[in-house]
Amino acid sequence: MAILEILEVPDPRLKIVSSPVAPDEFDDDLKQLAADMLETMYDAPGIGLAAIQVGVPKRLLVIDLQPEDPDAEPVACDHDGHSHTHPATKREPRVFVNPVIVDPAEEYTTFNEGCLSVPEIYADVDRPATCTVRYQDLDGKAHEEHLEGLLATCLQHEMDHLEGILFIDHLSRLKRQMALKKLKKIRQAA
Ligand code: GNR
Ligand code: NI
Repeated sequence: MAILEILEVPDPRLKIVSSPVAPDEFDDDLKQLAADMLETMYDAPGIGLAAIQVGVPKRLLVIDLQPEDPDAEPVACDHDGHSHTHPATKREPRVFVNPVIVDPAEEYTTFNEGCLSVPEIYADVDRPATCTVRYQDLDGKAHEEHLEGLLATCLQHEMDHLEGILFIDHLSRLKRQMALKKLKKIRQAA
């Protein structure tokens, strides 16, 4: 396992259109890449990561909406005057190879998005509220699944990366310029 370097704007590699994973590429190297991407995402921490964000232009992405460390301490909780503990939530790693969205909903939803390649910048993005995705797993087996909520949003954000598109590309030119200026300022202060 390895934690990989995450590319950040304005790295030109983030604009590459990633290539499909070929039938003969479903091997141990691909499984290792997916494992390293998950480890990198958990370390960041983030809820999704596309291969191009670690410099690999392949149509592969990972998602976990429950990125909490399984070894984490139970969470103390106190309401209505009595305290108790919750177990730390379990990780649910998902890997999507060669994903294709087949039927995006006509209804849109807005999420305040962030991106590990555009650190510390957040902005509202509208996307289809639900979608069905066709993809392959790490063994090359085909699947189809209907996604809703944050999972649908996150998958569409990651699929944009496969096309070389960042969430700030969905903003008006003015808002995008403001976001990039803010990032520059944050970096200068660091
Ligand atoms: O960690 C992430 N959070 C997030 C929040 C709302 C919508 C999309 C995302 S994905 C992002 C990680 C990332 O940059 N993936 O490409
Ligand atoms: Ni991103």
